[in-house]
Amino acid sequence: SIPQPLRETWRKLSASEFDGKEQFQKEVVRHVETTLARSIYNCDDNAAYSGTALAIRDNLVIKWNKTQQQQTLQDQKRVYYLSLEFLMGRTLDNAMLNTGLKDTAREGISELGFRIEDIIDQEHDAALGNGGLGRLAACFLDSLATLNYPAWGYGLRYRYGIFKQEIINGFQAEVPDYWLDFNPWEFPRHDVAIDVMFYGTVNPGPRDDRGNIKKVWEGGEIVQAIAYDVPIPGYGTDCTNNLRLWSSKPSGGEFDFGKFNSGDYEGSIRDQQRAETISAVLYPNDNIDAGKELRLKQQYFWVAASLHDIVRRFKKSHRPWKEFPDQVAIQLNDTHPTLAIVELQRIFIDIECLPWDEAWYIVTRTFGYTNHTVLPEALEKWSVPLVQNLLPRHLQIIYDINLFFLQSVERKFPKDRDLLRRVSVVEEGTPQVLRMAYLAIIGSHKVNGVAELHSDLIKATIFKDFVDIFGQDKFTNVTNGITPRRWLHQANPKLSDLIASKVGGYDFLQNLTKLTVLEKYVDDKAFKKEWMEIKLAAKVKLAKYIKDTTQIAVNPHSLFDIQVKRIHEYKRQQMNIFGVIYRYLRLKEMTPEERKKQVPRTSIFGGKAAPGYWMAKTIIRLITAVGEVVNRDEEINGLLKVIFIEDYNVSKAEIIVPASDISEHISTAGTEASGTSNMKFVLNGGLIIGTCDGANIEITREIGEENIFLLGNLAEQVEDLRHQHRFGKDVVMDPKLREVCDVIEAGKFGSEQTYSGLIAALTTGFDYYLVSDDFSSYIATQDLVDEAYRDQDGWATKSITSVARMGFFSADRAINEYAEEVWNIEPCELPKSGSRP
Ligand code: CJB
Repeated sequence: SIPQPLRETWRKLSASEFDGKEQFQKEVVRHVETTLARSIYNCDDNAAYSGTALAIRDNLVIKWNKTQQQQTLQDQKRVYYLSLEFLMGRTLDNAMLNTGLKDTAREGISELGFRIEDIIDQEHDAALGNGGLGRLAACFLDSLATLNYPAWGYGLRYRYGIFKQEIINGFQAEVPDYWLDFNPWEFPRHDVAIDVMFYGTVNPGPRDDRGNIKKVWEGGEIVQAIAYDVPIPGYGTDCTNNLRLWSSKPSGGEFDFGKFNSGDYEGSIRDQQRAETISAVLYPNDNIDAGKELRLKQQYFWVAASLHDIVRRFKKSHRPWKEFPDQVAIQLNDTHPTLAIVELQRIFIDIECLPWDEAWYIVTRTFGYTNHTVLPEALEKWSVPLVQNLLPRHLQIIYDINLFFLQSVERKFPKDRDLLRRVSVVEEGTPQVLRMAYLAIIGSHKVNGVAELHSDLIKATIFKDFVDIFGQDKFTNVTNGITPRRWLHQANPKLSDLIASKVGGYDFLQNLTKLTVLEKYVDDKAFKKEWMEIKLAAKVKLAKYIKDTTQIAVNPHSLFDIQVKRIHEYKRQQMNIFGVIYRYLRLKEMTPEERKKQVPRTSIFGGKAAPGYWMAKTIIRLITAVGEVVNRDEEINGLLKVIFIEDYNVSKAEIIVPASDISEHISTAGTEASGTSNMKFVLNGGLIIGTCDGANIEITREIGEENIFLLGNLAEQVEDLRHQHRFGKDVVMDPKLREVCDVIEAGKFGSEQTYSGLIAALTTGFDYYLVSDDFSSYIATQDLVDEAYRDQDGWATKSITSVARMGFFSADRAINEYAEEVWNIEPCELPKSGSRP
């Protein structure tokens, strides 16, 4: 429709990517001087960061535009990844590496008087997630782009990401994370504004073509969703996908002029704030469902805007509705977006006037659902009165979905009333609640868990009835993965370079199984030496970070034992710190001669507790209190240090992960769905002490039992053990653990009252997480770790062999499995151009 001459003019003027150092520098200076209105005299690290980011961004945007045009042109099936969390971390370094511009930028910026590392360090983390689930979404976006899949992420643009953690007098305090002061990586699309309605009533409307009375949902409160787009660069490809985040604002302008003019200024502002509240803050809970109305509002707001967008895009192609699932795959990252199923059905039947069955057939072929946890407290349930009030039409549709589903169950299993009760989306009680996972299963064509054990467990426990109803084929496993670009190449460039020098260049970053070549070098002395020197350098870097932030000196030659993840009873940081106390007690008993034979250790912890999770906060307090005692005890000086790293986040993980000798993944068997930091640590040459849980099991299978320190009871023993704790007679606590508890209760780490809940959980609380059952195995396994560490050559062999065998855990492998088994999508090749690694 655009006339040819105009097209030509436009094409001639079209922006092009900068090429080479000088052009890069020119762009940086131009941005500093014009975009930022600064000069050489007031260009600090922060301005240099902004200038660099803007220059790199220009190239990125050109690739991004091309990708989007090409994808539209090819008109292939796309996947839409719906996630309430995208834990992206920093972007600049990743963008430079993925586009192959890092060396250019390093040199260019150094000639302008700055160090690239200092500049990178200026960036605020984009922390729109809690933990594993959100970081997985970020890794998946990286892989989708790297593999050239047409894919969009959809999420919320929280004004406040996960809170910043401060440790004050040893306790966690939360500080808001306002991260949007300067964010060059997002593009507001004020033209993409979608009205989303809440509340209101459902009334009978006119008859449709088939003579049925239509249901009209009307009279509610309307909030506008504004799109903010974030480019997601692939590695070694021009493919740059889109992450669209929605921000809420009042519909129809900044505030209600009617109210304003009638003198109700405050009221008009209040309405505005009410709308803006929806995307204001990320709920800081990991693996806990809090059931708050605002959270439900967030979910519907995001889902409604995203679906409106997806449907609008589909309609442009003028295809018949039945082809919708041939063009669109939607993945539900946990149950948070389950309302998307209901919303799409509503669009089809209420707005597009499709018959119910036809609509439902399309809906169920469109969605896939990933379950990330079996923990009962994390399974989402929404109170029926809440949904009735906020989304009255959706509740009716949910009832109909449930009714038709239960009727089909009844036909297949006649007279099994208990089965109907068990699988109903509506759980009886006061109030009734909606079981969102069941709705997600009913509305999807595939359901997957995130590691083999986890996928087996959901089929055997929480979703067993649904396997009987729908059959095995609907349920599958896709073991999680991580992006080797960020978690090896970016976080640990020296190791990445060394690997590249042996496996034939950097192709391994796109084909991680090439790491197997490293096995040839396990007996190569020079290689091993270099390998261990890189590990030491990473430990020195972490030690420096610890010294700078805590003033505590740690010995980089000590064994670095790291557990960083959200603080949760099921992840058992309490078992770790009890173990540290036990070690301390043994050291105290030893003679100076005996002490000399001990392997020095630095126990490093990090992670946030949900603000309302009191037990998790108590665990943090115990860790910091043990540190206060141990770190200043001169008698055992240097043999044990205990560190709590404040405000663990993605950019800190990039410093911490390369520096582990051993990392801890010690959840009660059957509770950690997968875990992904386990993969990151091993990929960086650290070994694992862990339970037979989640992906630890598959890691063991890949790297070999001789290269991992496994401990504790198995998932199949958990139920019996819990039963014994509850009903068994004369259950006695493991004597080693008893000793530790006694010391805590004697006030060694401050008032015993502080920890009474923690101790009570083990005793009167029936030790639900089975710390006492695994404690002696844990201690014995830690002794094996010490023993193995004494043999540094043997340790290096384990480390190298493990890395060589980690190829399976690339997120690329996971994404290819989803693409084939769940989404049925193909890559979209771009004509190659521009710079690349
Ligand atoms: N997960 O991070 C969360 N939040 C939840 O609410 C539920 C699960 C985690 O998801 C990761 C990605 O699949 C898993 O590796 C991890 O085991 C699980 O706890």
